[in-house]
Order: sequence, then structure tokens, then C-alpha cells
Amino acid sequence: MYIMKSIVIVFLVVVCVSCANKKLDIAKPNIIFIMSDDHAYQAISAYDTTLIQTPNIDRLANEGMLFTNASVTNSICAPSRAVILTGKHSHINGKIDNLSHFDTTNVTFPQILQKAGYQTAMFGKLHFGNNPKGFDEFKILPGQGEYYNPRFITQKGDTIIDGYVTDITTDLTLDWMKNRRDPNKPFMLMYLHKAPHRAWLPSEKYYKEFTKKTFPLPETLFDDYKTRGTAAKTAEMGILKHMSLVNDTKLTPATMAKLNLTDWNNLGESLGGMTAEQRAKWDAVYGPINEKFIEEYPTMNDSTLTIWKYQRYLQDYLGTIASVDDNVGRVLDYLDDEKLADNTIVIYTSDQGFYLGEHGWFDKRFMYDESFKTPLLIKWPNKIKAGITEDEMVQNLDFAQTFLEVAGVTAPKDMQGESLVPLLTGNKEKWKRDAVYYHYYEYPAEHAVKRHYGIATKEFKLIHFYHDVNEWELYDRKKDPKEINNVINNPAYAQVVKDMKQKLQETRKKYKDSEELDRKYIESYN
Ligand code: SGN
Ligand code: CA
Repeated sequence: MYIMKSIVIVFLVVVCVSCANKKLDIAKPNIIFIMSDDHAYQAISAYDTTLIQTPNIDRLANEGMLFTNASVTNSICAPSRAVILTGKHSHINGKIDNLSHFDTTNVTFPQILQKAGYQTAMFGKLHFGNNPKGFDEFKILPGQGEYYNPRFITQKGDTIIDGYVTDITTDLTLDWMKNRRDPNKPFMLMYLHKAPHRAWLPSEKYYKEFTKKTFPLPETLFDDYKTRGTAAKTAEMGILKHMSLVNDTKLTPATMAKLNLTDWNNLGESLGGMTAEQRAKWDAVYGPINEKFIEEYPTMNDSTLTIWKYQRYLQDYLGTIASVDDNVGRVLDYLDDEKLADNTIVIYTSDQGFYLGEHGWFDKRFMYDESFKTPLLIKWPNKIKAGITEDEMVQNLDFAQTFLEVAGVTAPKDMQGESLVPLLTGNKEKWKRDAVYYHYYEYPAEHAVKRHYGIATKEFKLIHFYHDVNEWELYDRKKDPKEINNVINNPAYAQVVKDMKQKLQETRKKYKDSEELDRKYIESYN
């Protein structure tokens, strides 16, 4: 009898402990990391209503926190993703550019969360050249992926899915949440859009709508880079000179031939994935744009051609964002409907910012604000007070440690960011950062942006361009937010230059970057 009693007691204790553990696990917050590719903060209405309304993305700011000073450590796709996953700068995780493969011996936060009992999944664009580790399920685009009828890499092999990439990425995400999510585990989901990456192909609904729109010109569209060094002048990302009339502004080879124009690419390539039916619908809208251009081109000059290209660029770029916004709404609605929202932290960001005509440019790469800064909106009910704007300097480097802390897991000591949890939960006094570090490597390469590193404080930004130049630039971020006046040689800033150079050296040391590593990564190009 006594033995029986003991067995029953031991059994009950075991059951209760495992119940409690399960409860604890389920109580852990779910994490949904939404990232688009090349989404400029200028194109989110929570930041700026000039260009587009994004009511669904804005919900994250209305119900949570809007970061106005979020930046990346290296403004280019795959390196930004590597920083996010590892919590380490590019020079440490080794993924300095889009060209090299990601070193999968790096430990990533999804691997740690998976081990800690999270169910993990990734859908959309990764761009690593290899498959992600630490995911129970993934369906990712190969490389850049296609907008129409894209191919996906899955654990069971490749598959082509008919339709529009932004809708499909969301369908895959919702399908996983509806049908394969384990209700007994917390989950971490990476929902990663290809849009609005070049060559900016909107869905039918939105190319019909957005090709009718005209957008205000940015103040710096005709920037002459007067006060800057060589890098800005030699970069190949100008709307007039380097944006393709064919791939980017969607003139047809026939239009080009008629006007005796040449270009570096042809339409067949970027629209390659479309079916005949999709192409016919596309031509019904873009055909008349071509005809009008044929009429107008003979009277155009550099300035009017720049403006025409800018308008065409924004129509398509913003058209792709309208789909992203709709689809983010679908996911947020699902969380609300399924009563998952209360225990889910939702993050919206981009792999970097983007130039929407500022300084005459498209693309990214530079440490100037439009591409250095990135959108960041976070909703976490009951933890973040609704509608807060946060201006502390945070980076994509901080995400890994943030998610680990959210999940109650200790981060590895060699991660280099800071958890954002104190900022999210109103414990700002714990946030001590006064400068952020940046380092861009991909040169010589497409768009010809020279290698540079630098630091930004809330007041100033110091940039050192190196490799085949040795040039410094300093911007007064408060007085010159558009970064038009490089004041590096202005005697009034002599002390600031000295202090910022000192701070840069300390910061490089702190993050273990060095001239030796700069040389190593230059040599890796030879
Ligand atoms: C492609 C684009 C570039 C872009 C890179 C990197 N050219 O090569 O404009 O800078 O991707 O983008 S394209 O003609 O092929 O569209 S990233 O977001 O993947 O880093
Ligand atoms: Ca990108």
C-alpha cells in the first residue's frame, strides 16, 4: 500500500512538473520577424506620408513602437541578413558582401531558439547561397528570386509556385501557421519579402493604380555632390545615368530601337517569369507608357528625362510596397482572429534603407541616411505601450540578442549587439549606447560604391572612404539632416573631427575591427 501511494505521488509530481514546463513554454512569446528587401523608411506612412499610405505596416507603430533612428551595420542584402542572424558585425561573421557564401559554422539565433524549444520557420527571401540552419521548415527564394511565378527552395526540393511573389510568401506563411504550427510550442517565424527589390514589378492591381500617379521630387534629386569626396561622384547609381531604361523603367526593346537608344539589359530578362496571360495584362498598361515616351523623348533634356525616370521608378517601386502592406495586414488579421496577437511580438524592418531619388540615386550601400537608416516598427501587446516613438540609435545587430531575451534565453557572450528589451519595456535608463558603427565592403562591384567605414552619433556622422582613396567626410546631422554639406575641412568643426576620429578608433577596437581585417577583405577580392 505504502509503495503504491509513493508511486502515485511520484507520478503526479512528474505530470505536474511537465505540465508546468509546457505551460511555461506556451507562455513564451511568439516572434514574427517581417522583413522586406530595400524598403525605404520614406515609403512607410508611419514615417512619412508624402509618397504612400501603408495602413497595415503602420498598425505596428500605432499599437507599438516606431524607431526613428534604426540603422544597419552594412547596407546591403545578404550581409545585413547575416548580421541579423548572428548578432555579429560583417567582419566577424565573415559575410561582408553579397558575393561570398555565408559561413554556416556561425551560430545563429534561430538555432538557439530551436534548441530552446521554439518551433521555427522561414518563408521568402534569404539570399545566402546556402540553406538556413535552425529551421523546422523553410521555403526560400533562390538568390534574388522572381516576382512572377517564382521558384522556391524547400527541404523537399525546388518547386515553382504560380502567382505573385508577395502574395505567395504570405500564403506559405499563413499555411504554416494554420496547418503546421505546434500549439504546444512558442514559434519564431521569419516572413521575408522580396519586394520592393529591383526591378520593381508590381502586381496587376497596383501597376494599374500606381502608373497613374505623380510624386513630388526630392529636394536633392539634382545633387551635384559639390562638398563630397570622390565616392559619391563615382558611384554608379544615378537615376539619369545608371537606371536602366529597359529593365527599370520598362521601355521595350522595340521602343529602344525606334528611338535609336541602347541600354545594358533587355526586357525579356526581368519579366522572364511571366506567363503569356500575365504579360498581355502587363503590356496593356505599359504599352501606352512606351507610346507616350516615344512621342515625348525627342523634346526631353537631361533634367526632364531624370524626372520621367524618377516618376516611372517610384510608380513601380511603390506599387510593389502596396502589396507588401496588404499582405502584412493579412498576417496581422490572422494573429488577431486566432487570438495569438497578445502573446506575439511582431517586428517590421528592411534589410536596409534605399534612395528614392535623394542625391539623384536609387540603390543603397552608402552610410548616408537614406540607406544607412532602416525602418523599424515593433508591436508587443502588454509590453510596449502603444504609439511610442523611440529615437535611440539601434541597429540590425541588436535583433538576435533582443529575440533571445524575449524568449528568456541567455545570448552567447560573443554577440555584439544590445538587446532592445529595455527600450521596448520602458526601461530606457538601461540603454547606454552613444554611437553606432558601419562598414561597407562590396567594391569593386555593381554600383561602384567605394569601401567605407564610419560612426554615427545623434549629432554627427564621420565616414572614412578607403581602399583606392583615402577620404574623410563629416556631417552635422542636426543642422544638415539631408547631408549636403561635408564639413570635414571646416575649421569650426576641427575639434569635432578630432573627437569623432578618436571615437571611431575606440569603436573599431570595441567591435574588433582593424586595418588588418580591412586588408584581409580587400585581398579576398584578388
Ligand atoms: C542586383 C541589382 C542591384 C542591387 C543588387 C544587390 N541589380 O544585382 O541594383 O544593388 O542586386 O541588391 S539588378 O539589375 O539585377 O536588379 S541586394 O538587395 O540583394 O543587396
Ligand atoms: Ca536589400
